[in-house]
Amino acid sequence: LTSVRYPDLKRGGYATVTDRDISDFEKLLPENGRVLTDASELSGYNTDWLKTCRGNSQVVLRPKTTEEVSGIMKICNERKLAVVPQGGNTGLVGGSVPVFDEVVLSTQLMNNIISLDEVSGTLTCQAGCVLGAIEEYVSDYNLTIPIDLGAKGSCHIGGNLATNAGGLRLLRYGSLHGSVLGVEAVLANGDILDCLTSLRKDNTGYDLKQLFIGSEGTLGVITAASIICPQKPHAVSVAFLGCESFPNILQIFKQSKNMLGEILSAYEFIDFQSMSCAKENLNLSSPIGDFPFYVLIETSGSNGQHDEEKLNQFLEEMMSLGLVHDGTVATESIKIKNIWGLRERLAEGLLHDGYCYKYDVSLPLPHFYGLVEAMRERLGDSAKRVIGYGHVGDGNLHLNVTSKEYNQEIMDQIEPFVYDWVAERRGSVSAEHGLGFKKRDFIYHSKSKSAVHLMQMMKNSLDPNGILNPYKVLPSTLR
Ligand code: FAD
Ligand code: S2G
Ligand code: ZN
Repeated sequence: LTSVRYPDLKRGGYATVTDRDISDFEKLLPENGRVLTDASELSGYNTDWLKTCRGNSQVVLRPKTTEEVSGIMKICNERKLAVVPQGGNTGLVGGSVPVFDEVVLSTQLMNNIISLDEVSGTLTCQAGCVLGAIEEYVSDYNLTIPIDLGAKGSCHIGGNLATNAGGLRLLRYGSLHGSVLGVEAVLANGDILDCLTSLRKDNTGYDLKQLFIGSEGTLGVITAASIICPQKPHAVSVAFLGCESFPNILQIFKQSKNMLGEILSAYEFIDFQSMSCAKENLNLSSPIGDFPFYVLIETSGSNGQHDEEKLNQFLEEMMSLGLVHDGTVATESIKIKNIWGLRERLAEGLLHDGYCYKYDVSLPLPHFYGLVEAMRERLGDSAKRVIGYGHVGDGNLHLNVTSKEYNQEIMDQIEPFVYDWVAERRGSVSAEHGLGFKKRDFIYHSKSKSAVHLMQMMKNSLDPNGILNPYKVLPSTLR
């Protein structure tokens, strides 16, 4: 069975859902709204956030407990029904929606806090907790979640772990591989893997939880996690600076680490074309006029006055060095929110253009913005917009190209050029969004044959029937 959308992709030999399966699922999930089969209810689950991937699932299952997830997986594994685990469905690589008619297993109703140890700051919660909701919950205890992203209003912590999401605070708090202490997951055969420890140190055998962080739903369904939550900073300030060139941004970055040191909590940039997108599509405005580049620096410390002094001194120093032409420092939350909005809402702004070709790459800093310039040169005026922004502090560029609707010529101009360009400079073709469906066949641009071979072996041993998120992460043909 091939699909009209992906003519060269054959559906795997999975079973199709029968009425008998539906009644088995309904026995397992008895209340209303837990087994969805009505076409009108299914479309949101079948379409990704970018509206560029659409599957044809005939059933969405909404379990509340780990045991129910286990029961679902037992049935699907017996019946060889393919399953897509889905959290907030904010993923950007087509990993969270079916390719054909896979069953969607949604964590929407698995949104309970399990425990919070206020002294150690360890939060244990179900996978379906929305990131923004647990941030609010822990902030009442003067704690914060060590990850923040523009999708916090709808992404689930289980999805964050499954994609090893980076986000806006990685510079300060590191990756989830470090801040996640424990994971509970259900394997393809329904076995419940309890690695839900809250210990900071536990060197007894292989660190299995790490397997699931970044596995994008292909090795198991994450059902709960324990995370170490840092103290909530007493004082947050944001500086928004305008500068002439990208090399200036790198020099400012070096200085910011030097002069702001331990209070530096984020270092992001957007280019002029990004600001134009924010103005035209979201009606936002720059607080400091127009510049070729903008830098957003966030500090999080314990004493607002000290931090503000430090930031203002830093700003003066950067201006006296001619690295910054203008800048503003915000300490009130509404001004901070508006400045962050210029950065966090770009993904939303881009959607107004029509179709978005999205590239989330890691690059050595000397080459960082060169990719945007190379892409602009290559596309000329065939695309509506070519913009660059991202997490400079992590070496992570978000290159986005837009056109009114999908255009194969533009796509052929971009791919595989963009991935070859990144690989030639020893970057990564996916810094934080994962490979999902869209980028899986570019895995060899960033991983060796031996690495991909071992990944396939692990996949085969954990999911021998290949029912967990097929057509994702691993390449369609092994080399
Ligand atoms: P989904 O989209 O539902 O799923 C994502 C993947 O994880 C899929 O492969 C799915 O099968 C799998 N999955 C989901 N839940 C589970 C589970 N419980 N067990 C096993 N597998 C599961 N990403 C970043 O890294 N950094 C950013 O700064 C960032 N900013 C964003 C801003 C916006 C506006 C948007 C729309 C997205 C952004 N993203 C970012 C991408 C996306 O939000 C992240 O990938 C996020 O972690 C996905 O979480 P989710 O719950 O929506 O997962
Ligand atoms: C970000 C997600 C959105 C995008 O904003 O940091 O990770 O446009 C991105 O890529
Ligand atoms: Zn990002």
